[in-house]
Amino acid sequence: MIVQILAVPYDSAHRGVRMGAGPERLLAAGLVRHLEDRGHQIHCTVIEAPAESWRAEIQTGFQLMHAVAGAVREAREQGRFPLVLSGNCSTAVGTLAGLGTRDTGVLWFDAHGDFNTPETTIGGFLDGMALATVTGRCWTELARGVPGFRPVAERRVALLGARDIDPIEAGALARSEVSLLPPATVAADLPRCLETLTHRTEQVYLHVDLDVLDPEAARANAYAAPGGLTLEQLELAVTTAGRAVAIAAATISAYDPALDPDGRTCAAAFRVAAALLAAAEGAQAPGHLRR
Ligand SMILES: [Mn+2]
Repeated sequence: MIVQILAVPYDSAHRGVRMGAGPERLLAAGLVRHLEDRGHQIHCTVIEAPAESWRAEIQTGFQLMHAVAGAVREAREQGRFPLVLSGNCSTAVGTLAGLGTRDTGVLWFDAHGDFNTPETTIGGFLDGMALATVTGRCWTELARGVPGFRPVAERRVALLGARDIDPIEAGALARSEVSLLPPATVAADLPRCLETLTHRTEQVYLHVDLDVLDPEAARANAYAAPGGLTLEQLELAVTTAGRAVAIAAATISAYDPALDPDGRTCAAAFRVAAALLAAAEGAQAPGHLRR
């Protein structure tokens, strides 16, 4: 398939450090070649924050979402599948904006809920609010400024593999219509979850925060929490998703190479990327069963 990689090498407005180093590390390690070897045609663009602007986590974060939205829209117009490699999860707002959220659901793989708001966060990290922003719970004015963004209805969102959720955040998730599948239930419950989703949406955005993986299998970043998915479980879940629903775009985020001295997480990211593209391609095939 023809793929547009969009690398967003930022973490909390800082370029190329911590998880912001992840996208370019994956590229330097040969991700493009790895995907070309699997039959894909790969184009690659690096998204930058405006050169002249002051760096501030919230402002810069939304500037990046803005740029991602435009690049995703352009990729789709050119018939390319957008694959975002991002330091932070919050670029999802831009990716969804570029897709058009009216008929798009969300499959969000993450160790965390990313469902805090400025009122509930205890960490103060914008990324812990990424899914809440996607669903319109917070940062509503800034999100409205991202071209094409509309909040995604929570009934069209599934949070998969999450197990490290703040107390108030957990209450908000429980009261929401977001489907929460903890790691132990992903394999058994994903098919039914997808079945429900296909009645509610035409296509999905597939988001993989690499910290959904168990740190024993592949440590993604400093926030990684025990009890996550194995690489094989994640690959299978992605494949299962592709069989059930059209995947319109995907993200691989939150890889901090500094915590991956032996390259195990890098190798895992390669496999996830290959599984993602195969799943997205399968879903595009004519005659494929989907609603
Ligand atoms: Mn995340």
